[in-house]
Amino acid sequence: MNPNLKRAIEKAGSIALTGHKHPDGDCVGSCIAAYRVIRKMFPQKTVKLYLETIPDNLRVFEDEAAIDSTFSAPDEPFDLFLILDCSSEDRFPCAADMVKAAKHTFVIDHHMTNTHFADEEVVVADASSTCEVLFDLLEGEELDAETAKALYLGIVHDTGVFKYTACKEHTMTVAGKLLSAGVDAQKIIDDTLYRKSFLQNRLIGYALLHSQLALDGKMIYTKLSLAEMAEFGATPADTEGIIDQLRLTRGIEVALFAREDEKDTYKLSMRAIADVNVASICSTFGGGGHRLAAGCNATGDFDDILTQVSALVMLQL
Ligand SMILES: [Mn+2]
Repeated sequence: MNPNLKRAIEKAGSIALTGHKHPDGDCVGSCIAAYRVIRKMFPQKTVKLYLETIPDNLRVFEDEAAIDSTFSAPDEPFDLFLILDCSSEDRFPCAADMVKAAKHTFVIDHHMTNTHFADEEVVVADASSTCEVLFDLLEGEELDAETAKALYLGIVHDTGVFKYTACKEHTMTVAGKLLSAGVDAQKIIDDTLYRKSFLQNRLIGYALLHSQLALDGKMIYTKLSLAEMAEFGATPADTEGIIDQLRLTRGIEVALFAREDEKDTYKLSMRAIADVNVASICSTFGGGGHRLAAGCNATGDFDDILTQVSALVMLQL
């Protein structure tokens, strides 16, 4: 294990872990893997794992029951708070107070937009995923099949199954080692990524049916309003996969999916093919991410938001 991380854990009697809001595969995978390793190496320590309710497709871990989604704080602040896959402090609102109270904070992350908010950090901006960063930090430790599965999950999800440019030779080497540790790749990929519920398939169909082209066919966008989400009985997690399907539209350079999370507050997910940097577009709304995959929140009327985003895209085309 990385000596800095090990020292931070050794010094702490009580340790908590968290990841970002709306947990995704990399967030859940890295949190579960770190939780398992710390529990195994330091069984005498108090270890708590805080995450918002995880989406159904990611409920594939033995340790799921250990996740505290109520964010109940203990009387004493934690000695160490590990924060995984979070680029800034507003990414973990439910744990924010506990993190502030913690005696020491340690971030493990891979976002180039990371704001360096913790006491200690390992941020590898060109790594495919937090799980890849974590794997390297765990060097020398024996990983059981369940821990390997968690790390594999994060890599697979954050690389779009090994296809994004952030997936490098090293990523594949790490994935290969995880296979050797006993990961059932087909099962984890199908179960967590490709298998959709009936509701999700209907939601994807609906969102695609209502998608529109803009900027001479260079941009595709679609949105789901609060009312539409309610009509389907859908949660934010049910919209996963929509942006990926939009991105596959022939001829486009940019894809935008907007989900209304509160009245006139939209979660924007953006993807680019090659020439547009969507991280920079999202950062003008206070969000961030990667060059070809980014997100942010935007408030106001959707048509106004769309006009602003289109103008920013046009500047780059
Ligand atoms: Mn990630």
